[in-house]
Amino acid sequence: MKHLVVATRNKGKIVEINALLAGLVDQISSAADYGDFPETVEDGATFEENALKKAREAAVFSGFPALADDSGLVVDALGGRPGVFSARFAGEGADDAANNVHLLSECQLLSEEQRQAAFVCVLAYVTPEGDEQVFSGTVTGRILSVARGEGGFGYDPLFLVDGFERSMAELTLTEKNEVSHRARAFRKFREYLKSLA
Ligand code: ITT
Repeated sequence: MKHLVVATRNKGKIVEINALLAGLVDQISSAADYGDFPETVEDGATFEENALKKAREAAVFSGFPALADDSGLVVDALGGRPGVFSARFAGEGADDAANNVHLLSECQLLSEEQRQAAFVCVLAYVTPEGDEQVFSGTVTGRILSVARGEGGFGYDPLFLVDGFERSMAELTLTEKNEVSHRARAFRKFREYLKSLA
């Protein structure tokens, strides 16, 4: 594929997505490459609705095929929260540090069993012609009571990945891009693009 617009302003996502798209796309641009990239209002009830909304706006704005990633953390014992509110769990405009403090306090009284959680990623691919595809990926784990690790972004330091003795922030970029929710969704996206060729 020649040119793909990745409809995100999240720097952590961009680093991972660039690596996940290696060899597949000649030119990748993102919101940061445009002065007036649309600021999509993420008011959907699901990751899929928000991902589609972001990708549609980006495809119309840029005239190129667009890929949007809507993702977040789902904790069953918190009724599925923060879910689609993951980016603003601690309030509008909250940063990763504030969201992590909020997650720690919400999980304070949870038992080890209740700390089960999942990261979810939904990718929406939309072309200017109006073709739409959705791909999702999930990884399960446990919410830690103390942050661990310096890598990744967002809630990674508080997420102990199932099958590893390490938090998501203790994995290298290469390791995270093998096991993460995003990696799993991108595997499906790559297969789809290959099937078109
Ligand atoms: P864009 O909409 O511009 O892509 P955003 O950060 O607002 O950026 P989302 O609406 O999809 O993106 O919110 C996702 C939030 O979920 C993000 O801010 C993180 O806090 C969290 N999140 C998503 N993927 C994550 C990951 O791989 N590791 C840790 N936290 C993640």
